[in-house]
Amino acid sequence: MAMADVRSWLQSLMREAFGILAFVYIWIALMVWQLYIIVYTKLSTWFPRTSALISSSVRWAHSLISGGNTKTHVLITMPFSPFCETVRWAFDMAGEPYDERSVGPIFHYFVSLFQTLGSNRAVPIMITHPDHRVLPTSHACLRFLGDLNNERFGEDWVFPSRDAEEFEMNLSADDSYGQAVMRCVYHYFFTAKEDDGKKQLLQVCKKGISKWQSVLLPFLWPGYELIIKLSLKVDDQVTFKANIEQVDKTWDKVNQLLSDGRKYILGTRQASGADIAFAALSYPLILPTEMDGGLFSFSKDPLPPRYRKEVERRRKSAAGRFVLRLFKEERHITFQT
Ligand SMILES: N[C@@H](CCC(=O)N[C@@H](CS)C(=O)NCC(=O)O)C(=O)O
Repeated sequence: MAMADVRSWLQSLMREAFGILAFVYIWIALMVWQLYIIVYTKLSTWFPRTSALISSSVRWAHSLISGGNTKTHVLITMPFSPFCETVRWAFDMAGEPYDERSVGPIFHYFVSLFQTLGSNRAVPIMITHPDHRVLPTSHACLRFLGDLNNERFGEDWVFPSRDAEEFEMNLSADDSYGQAVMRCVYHYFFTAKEDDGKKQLLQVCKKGISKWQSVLLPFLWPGYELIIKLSLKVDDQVTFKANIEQVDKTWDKVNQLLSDGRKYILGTRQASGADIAFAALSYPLILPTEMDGGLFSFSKDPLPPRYRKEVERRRKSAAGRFVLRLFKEERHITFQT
């Protein structure tokens, strides 16, 4: 075996070993965290007054550490997350202020588990103002906004009908459209030549998070790669095909609905939560310029060729043109202030 071969074999062995180590470390940390939350939840039922005191001190410390104000709702996000973009977009459109606090992957597990007392490890999470309710999903955030609209204006553009709410729920529920879109994107990067795709993903995950997290993330990254690979099976062709089929099912439905020339998916007067959720959750497969700061820029970033082709193809369909139009014409509109 040539010297260069030995070196690259050793390098890949070390990488694998480091990945497994980081993976084990992250899981142990998560389990300890989950255990702490279970104990804390139990204790809070036994000693409600003490635990209320502890939790208000923790919230106070947390707001000090993250440096934000607590005079508005707090939205915890991963900057590139399409689910977080749905919430941002709807709240921006409503002119409803919020304070966004971004966390990187892995760190989001700890924040989400903490805020939801162990019931959820994903983002977005919103903590409402002034009553500190924790909204654990993008749907819960839109529902909250819809209720605010109803209260203030006697009507709600987020979910003007039960159909609109169901449409959005079907897109954003776990294991449905939005997550299938993300799995397809991960697939293109995990199966790209060499390790370039994974390195590009790491760069994306470092965007918009605090300095200490972006310094730590590369050390934890091999473990996160392993988590994605094992839990989402992103390098497996059969799973990829199933994910594409799941995406296509929604895509075909939207193409068909838009085929009569309507401006919005459910024929509403103005954009509803259904339109916002479809556009935001589809953005990773369309890459509108307005989201250049999110995952990737279609015009500026080198993309795995199969991914680029997929985006090009989808941009040409009615659903793709709809997503491009909605981002261009409506991402910055505010209905009510
Ligand atoms: N149904 C959830 C899905 C949220 C979701 O999947 N978020 C992704 C970010 S794009 C996440 O946090 N994934 C990490 C995980 O599930 O562990 C929602 O609508 O909020």
